[in-house]
Formats: sequence, structure tokens, C-alpha cells
Amino acid sequence: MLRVNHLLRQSIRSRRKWEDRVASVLNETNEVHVDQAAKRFERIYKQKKFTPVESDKSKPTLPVSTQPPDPHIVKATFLGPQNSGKSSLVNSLCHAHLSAESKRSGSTDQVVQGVSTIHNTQLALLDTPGLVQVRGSKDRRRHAEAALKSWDSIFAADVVVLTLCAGLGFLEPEHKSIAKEIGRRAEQRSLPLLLAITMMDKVQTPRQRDLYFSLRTEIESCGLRFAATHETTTKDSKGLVELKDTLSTFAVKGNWLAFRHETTSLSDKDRVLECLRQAFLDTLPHEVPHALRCRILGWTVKENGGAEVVVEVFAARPAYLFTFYSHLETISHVAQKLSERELKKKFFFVFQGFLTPGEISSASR
Ligand SMILES: Nc1nc2c(ncn2[C@@H]2O[C@H](COP(=O)(O)OP(=O)(O)O)[C@@H](O)[C@H]2O)c(=O)[nH]1
Ligand SMILES: [Mg+2]
Repeated sequence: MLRVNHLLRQSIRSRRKWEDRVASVLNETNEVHVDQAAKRFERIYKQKKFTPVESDKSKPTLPVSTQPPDPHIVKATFLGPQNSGKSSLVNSLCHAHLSAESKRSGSTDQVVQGVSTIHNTQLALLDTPGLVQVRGSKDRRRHAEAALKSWDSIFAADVVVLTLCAGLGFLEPEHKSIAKEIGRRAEQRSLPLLLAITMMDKVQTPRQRDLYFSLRTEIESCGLRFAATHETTTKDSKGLVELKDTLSTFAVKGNWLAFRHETTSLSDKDRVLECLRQAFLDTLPHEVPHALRCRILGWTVKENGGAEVVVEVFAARPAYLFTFYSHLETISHVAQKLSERELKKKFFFVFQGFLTPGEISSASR
């Protein structure tokens, strides 16, 4: 008995020692991080004299005095599987490049709000990250955060638009269960559900038509109640006006979010960040764009009307940072061209790469 007690005390003592050791190491590394941050601040703000981005005021909300007579508004969230054409559809409906588009999976990681105005009605269109079926803890780690943002967008919406792509010619089992889940959640909140079948330009030949009809039968078999169905294509802008018309029938009296000519309520900084993401997706190979996070740190307006933008890029591995630097020229060129086209201003990018071992959270954006 005495021996057991002795052993127990020994193990508790060694465990305490171990915990103390862990705490001291953690404290040390914290101090190192604080030091690093201070040095970075010194170098970036003081030596290089960059204007912190906070000085770029984000867009103020539309004042009540500037509201049109009898304003109406409807908020619609676009939900669907990855690569079903949500971002392209929202961009086309708003006539702007607000959200990055790509055939790679997981190209959207935030909810992006676009705005389109028809007469006295404003459509606030929410592009969301693609939904995936979570099968294990790995899937959950990769997709749960983005999926949560998509599901949360339902709380801010008056209408849910389910997007499914016509291109494949059949409905994958995973897409079927995602569609059913979207329908269930929309019904739970008594929200009207619209179906937008995207990429209709891929349905051309008689064979593709046949496949398309079987796709429609499969969608019907899901038993969802759609308030309306629209076939769209962003390539030749077919079906977009009809979709907008249907959306505006759900509008209710309410203040507009943006002026008539505006396409989004996002700030310029967020729009430039999205242009950068598009450049990463277009330029960098494999999983590298998903393994990088970037943040705009400084924004200095130049005399010629352009702006110098300081971007911090974070990578979990040196290899990713190396790939990023090897494509730096192309990335700068693509981002410059896109942001100039969208914001009608010249941008010059200054990149600073940082290694952040371990997981990179999207909070660093
Ligand atoms: N042919 C064709 N391709 C499209 C259309 N809409 C989107 N795409 C492509 O489909 C891919 C995925 O689109 P994206 O909007 O990023 O899908 P998301 O993941 O649902 O946001 C991109 O490569 C787009 O260029 C369309 O109407 N026609
Ligand atoms: Mg997208």
C-alpha cells in the first residue's frame, strides 16, 4: 500500500514538473512571437512609412436621406455544392467581379455580398462557400468553417437559391444530399427556395439534352418544393434577367444597402483582396492557393491617383512560399489588371511573405 502511495506521489510530482516545463516553453515562444510582431511593425510602419490600411475607411452605409422614394429590398443567398457556379452567377447578376471564380474546389471562403438594383428594388445577393458532405474529422477540419458561414447566410436571407450545375448530366449522390439539406433548412425557416440550374451552355447536343432531362428527373425525385426554376448560363448571360425578375417579386419594403450604380457594399480593400485571391487561384499550382492566406496591411494613395498596397502573405511551409515567390511577377500582373478593371484605379502591390508553421486560420485574412 505504502509503495503504491509513493509511486502515485512520484508520478504526480513528475507530471507537475512536466506541466511547468510546458508552461514555461509556451511563455517563451509567446514572447518570441511578440518580439517578432514588434520588429515587423517597426520595419513596415516606421522604416517604410506605409499608411496602415485602417486609414482606408470602409464604405459607410447608405444614409436614410439618400434613400429613393419607396425603396424595396430582398436578400438572397446562393447555396450549393462546390463548383456549381455560384460565384460566377452572383458576379454576372451584379455585372462585376466580386468573388473569385475557379474550377478548383473551395475557391470561395467567405460570404460575399453583391448588389443589383432594378427600378425601386435592390437585390442583395450573397455568394457563399461551396457545401461539401463531411465524412470524417479531416473533412470537418477542412470544410466546417466555410460550411458554417454558408449555413449562417440563411439567417440573413429572405430567399434561398439552390444552384446545381447542368454540365455533368447527372446528380451526384453527394450533391443530392446537399440539395435535400438546403431544402430542409429553407423550409425550417419558411423561406422560398428557388432552383438555378447553371452552365446551361454545356447542354447542346441531343445526347446532352437526354442527360439533362434525366438530371431534372433526379432533382424532382429529391422532393423539394421550388418556388421557381431557372436555367442560367454566365457565358452568354442567358436566364439572368428572368432570375432577377423572380427574385424581385420577393422584395419587401426596406432601405437600400448601396447607391443605384454600386455593385456591392464591400469596401475597396475587400475587393482588392478578392482580386488577389483570383490571381492566386489563376496562377499558383495544386493546393498552393488554399495553403496561403493574405492580408492587406498598408494602403498608400499616390499622387497619380493610384494606390500602393502592402500585402502580407502567410504560408505554413517554406515550399509554398517559394512557389509563391517564383510566380510573383505573374500574380502581380493578374491582380493589377483585374483590380484596375474593377475599381478603375491603378494598384501597385508590395508583397511580404511570412512563414507561420502549423495551421493557418482564415482569421488572418
Ligand atoms: N461553361 C460555363 N462555365 C461556367 C459557367 N458558370 C461558371 N462556370 C465555370 O465553372 C467553374 C466554377 O465556377 P464558380 O463560380 O467558381 O463555382 P462555385 O464554386 O460554385 O462558386 C469556373 O471555372 C467557371 O468558369 C457557365 O455558365 N458556363
Ligand atoms: Mg465560389
